Amino acid sequence: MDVGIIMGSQSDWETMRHAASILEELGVAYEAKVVSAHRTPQRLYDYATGAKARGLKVLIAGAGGAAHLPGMAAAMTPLPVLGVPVESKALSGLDSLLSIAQMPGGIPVGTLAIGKAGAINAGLLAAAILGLADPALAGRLEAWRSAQTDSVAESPE
Ligand code: RP5
Repeated sequence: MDVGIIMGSQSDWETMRHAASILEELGVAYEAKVVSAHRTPQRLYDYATGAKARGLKVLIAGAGGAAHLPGMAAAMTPLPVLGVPVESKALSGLDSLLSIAQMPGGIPVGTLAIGKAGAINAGLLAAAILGLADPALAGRLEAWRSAQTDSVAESPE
């Protein structure tokens, strides 16, 4: 398993499944787990501290509201952590975005856009990171991007 996708709640899966879909398309092995910083702190501790030893290489962490999951995970693992701000009901994800992006200097979280776009891009970014040491994967990612380019019509229909 190369990528660990974690999310604060089952309700985040609707967003985070888009990261999983991209990884599947690109043939990247991943696992997806519900790990809440607030409701299951011991599960977060165990997951983050054990992630590298289990062979994971990149973590994608999605959460909404007071979104501490990505930052807390980053504090407990040397692996790169990509944060996805899930769109919250009260503040449309602005709270999630600021919670994830505004890390103090020293513990980085690579923060993506709010919602589905962020989840898709987290999957693509994880693939790009892994592609640095996996030429076949880098090739698949390049092909994916070329196909996207080819799909854009010059004129609107
Ligand atoms: C956060 O609270 C989760 O990441 C989720 O985005 C949000 C709402 O969670 P639920 O009340 O739907 O479980 O911890």
